[in-house]
Amino acid sequence: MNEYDPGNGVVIVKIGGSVLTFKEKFFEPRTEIIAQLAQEIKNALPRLGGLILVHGGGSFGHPVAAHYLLQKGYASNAPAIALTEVEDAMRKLNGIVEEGLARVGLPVFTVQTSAVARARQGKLAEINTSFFSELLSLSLIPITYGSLIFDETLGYTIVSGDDISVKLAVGLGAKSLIFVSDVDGLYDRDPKIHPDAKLLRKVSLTRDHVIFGEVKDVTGGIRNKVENAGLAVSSGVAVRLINGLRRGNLYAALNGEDVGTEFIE
Ligand code: ATP
Ligand code: IP8
Repeated sequence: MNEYDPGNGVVIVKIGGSVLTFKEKFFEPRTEIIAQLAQEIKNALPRLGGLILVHGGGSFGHPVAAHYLLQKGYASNAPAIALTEVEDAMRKLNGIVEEGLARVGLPVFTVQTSAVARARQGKLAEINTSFFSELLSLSLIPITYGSLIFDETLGYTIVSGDDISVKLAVGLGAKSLIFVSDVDGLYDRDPKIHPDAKLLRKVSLTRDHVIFGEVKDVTGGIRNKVENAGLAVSSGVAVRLINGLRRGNLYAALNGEDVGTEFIE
């Protein structure tokens, strides 16, 4: 099997659970937004040199993991059924996302996270990038998601889609990584709590100071996203955070336009 040749450069899109679901409503997808994003991806695809999609947990994975007190990814007294239920919740959301994308004719192919990724001491340690390259070389759009993965030291760990997308972006030498969320970009403080928060169009991950709102989800929320983004930025990947609820934004970002917040070193 030929390895994927990046050529034009692969683009990684992490579609956050805040866009795919109503995060405050248990197991409720935003079906119209999923359809809209699917169409924008379809319109942008001919100009891309390969695309990988990663999605988050939103109101599917997060409440189930929180129910079993898996906030830190691992609870030694959690019953085995907790693993079944978290993966099942994520697969339900994955099925909805996959169906929405396939409906407009996008050749998506789901990769079950725990089959290709491993953790060590609670952190994503490895991901099988060659498998993604092989799918890309078949003109497929691999899609994977944050979920439970097996951990060499702890047994298992919940890994965020943010960590997966950064690992894939660095491992594959991606051209860009786009985080799609429900806010216009990174603000100097949480815009949902502080209406006067200032949108930062360009953020230096080493110099600028950003205040993050209280984290309600199990994988560290936007703080984890921003901290991880630094790894991609420092290996030459163009990284930005955009609002996927605004029509046309994802299409524009896939076209290389300056929307949302650009992360720099
Ligand atoms: P998921 O983890 O389910 O995939 P997601 O990746 O879409 O979700 P979150 O982790 O929920 O996104 O992060 C987005 C949220 O972060 C926003 O809804 C916003 O309220 C919150 N937030 C906190 N601090 C800030 C900040 N300084 N700038 C922008 N958003 C912030
Ligand atoms: O929403 C979390 O992925 P994220 C996945 O990308 C689970 O942080 C299982 C909560």
